[in-house]
Amino acid sequence: MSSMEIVLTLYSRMRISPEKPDDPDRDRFVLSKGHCVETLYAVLAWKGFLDLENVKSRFSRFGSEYIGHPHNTLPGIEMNSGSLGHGLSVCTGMALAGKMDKRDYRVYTLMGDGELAEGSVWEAAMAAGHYKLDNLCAVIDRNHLQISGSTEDVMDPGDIPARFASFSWHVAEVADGNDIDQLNAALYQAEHTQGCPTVIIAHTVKGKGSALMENKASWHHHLPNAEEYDIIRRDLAARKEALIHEQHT
Ligand SMILES: Cc1ncc(C[n+]2csc(CCOP(=O)(O)OP(=O)(O)O)c2C)c(N)n1
Ligand SMILES: [Mg+2]
Repeated sequence: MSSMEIVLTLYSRMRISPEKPDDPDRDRFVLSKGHCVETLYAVLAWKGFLDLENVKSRFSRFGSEYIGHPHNTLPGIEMNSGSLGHGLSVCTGMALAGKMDKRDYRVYTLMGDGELAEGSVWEAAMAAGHYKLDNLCAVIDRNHLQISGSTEDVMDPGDIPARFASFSWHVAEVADGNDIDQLNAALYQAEHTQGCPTVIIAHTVKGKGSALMENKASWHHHLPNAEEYDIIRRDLAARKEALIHEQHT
């Protein structure tokens, strides 16, 4: 839920089409924090790659193709993920290939802030900066939580902007990473940055949309009971109403 607006905004800008899922000129997206695949399923259904009713009825069922992490036999999914720390490396390769093949597609990945504890992230960051991959953009869902607590307590990621900047990346910060206008502004910046990759650090709220879940690590992998489910649905409906109202005023 912290990533919903990020993935939605990315897909509203990307050059992709469900009619040509293998188009060599398509933009690429890899959900490196694969555990939030529900977000991706919802957006891929919105874009016409998946059937939402199928996703709803088959999600996480035994033998289902809609498992709890992305896998690339489903249309629109570029890469299997779930083991954290691989998305940026693969995207660096895709971006470098785009440069070598003289194609103008763009490559995006979404990583978690807890995921930054993986060493492979920093090898890829170094390589992408070295090869000046301005067709590459990494977004970090900076919700300050990971599976078992705060990122600072479990494995402090340090000064994230400075670390990327040290590998010659352009750094953009989004103060409210659950705000679509702010995300669009940062993505526009990334599209127009030349000579280096861009990282967007989006400050988000884990469990965004329901006070029951917001900023609580215990909801990382927690099944709501019937009562909690009702509360969450009511909270989300109220947020939707508020957003619609905001749009009309
Ligand atoms: C290599 C690897 N180690 C551990 C895990 C277990 N794991 C799943 S989600 C998660 C926390 C990730 O935190 P973050 O990147 O901040 O994502 P968020 O919880 O904010 O969605 C961990 C450690 C994993 N999936 N892969
Ligand atoms: Mg996190």
